[in-house]
Amino acid sequence: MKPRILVSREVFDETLAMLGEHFEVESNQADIRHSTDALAALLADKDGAVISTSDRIDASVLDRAPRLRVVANVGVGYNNIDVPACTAAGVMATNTPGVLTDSVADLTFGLVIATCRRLTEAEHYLRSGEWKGSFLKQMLGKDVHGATLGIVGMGRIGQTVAKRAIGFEMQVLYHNRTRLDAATEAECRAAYRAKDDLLREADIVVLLMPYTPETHHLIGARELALMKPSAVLVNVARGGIVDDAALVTALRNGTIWAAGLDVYENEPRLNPDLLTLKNVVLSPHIASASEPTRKAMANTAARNCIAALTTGSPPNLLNPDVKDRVRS
Ligand code: 8YV
Repeated sequence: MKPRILVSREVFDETLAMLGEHFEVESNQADIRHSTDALAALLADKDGAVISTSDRIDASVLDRAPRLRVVANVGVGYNNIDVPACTAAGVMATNTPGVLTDSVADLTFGLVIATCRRLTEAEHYLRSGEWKGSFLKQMLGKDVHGATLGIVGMGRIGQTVAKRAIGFEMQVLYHNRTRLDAATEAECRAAYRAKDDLLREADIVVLLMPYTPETHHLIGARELALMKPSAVLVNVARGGIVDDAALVTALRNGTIWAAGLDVYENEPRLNPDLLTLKNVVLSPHIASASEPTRKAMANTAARNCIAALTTGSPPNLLNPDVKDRVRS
């Protein structure tokens, strides 16, 4: 009998076809968002799961899924998975690094430009019929080219954003838990700064680090106050890294000039005050959402799931220490 797996949210037909060659698949092409209890019930008789970043996998779910051997996240960020709990339960956990790096770097620049040049505000102005013709001081924004870009979180995506910034002739500063080696710094043309110094010096700050207990509210009232009143903050990493209530206050008071956000605390229920502000550009967690990239993400997760249940060695294993205790 083929192993049974759950695909928790809608995926591409080619992804389902790939999985169907190896497994009996229960899919969710209606794309219903499952509660944690509903997810646990669906996993009760499954050997594996291809899950979304909106699915929470913790000990309470794992306890109710005695056959489960792998959870394959469609996403690089995996704060939705309690990895130590997976290891303790003998469940492999995987993610999809690499395949979304360029698309996320592209959207980072999209938000940087849209925020600095007030693109969404300008479009609303035009659509509302207010535009009576071009004039000199209309919709004045900030230049992206030549600005100082501060990247907080210098992993794959941060480094790719730094390389994109070379084309905009930007000065790049970065902060990371561990400083990069000199060769990588040179390749990215990026200079290391302590976090507070980066916040003080940058014209544009972009956040590209994972969400962990250590990065919760990494940017709050204190950090926003360190930034220049002319500065722009862009978050494409995870909701919760920025204290959204503090950000609203900073945007209202002119503590910083503007923000571009793709992610929110408690999304999809974002802080309603954000919707009242003109100096914020908002997108609905779409940084990786190009068609080729989303296909690559889903297919990478499928391959991780297949490898986990056939060879026991998935390529993007997050908890290698699970190896000698995977459930049989
Ligand atoms: C989501 C993401 O996974 O990869 C990540 O960490 O946040 C996104 O790419 C995407 O929304 C798919 O659900």
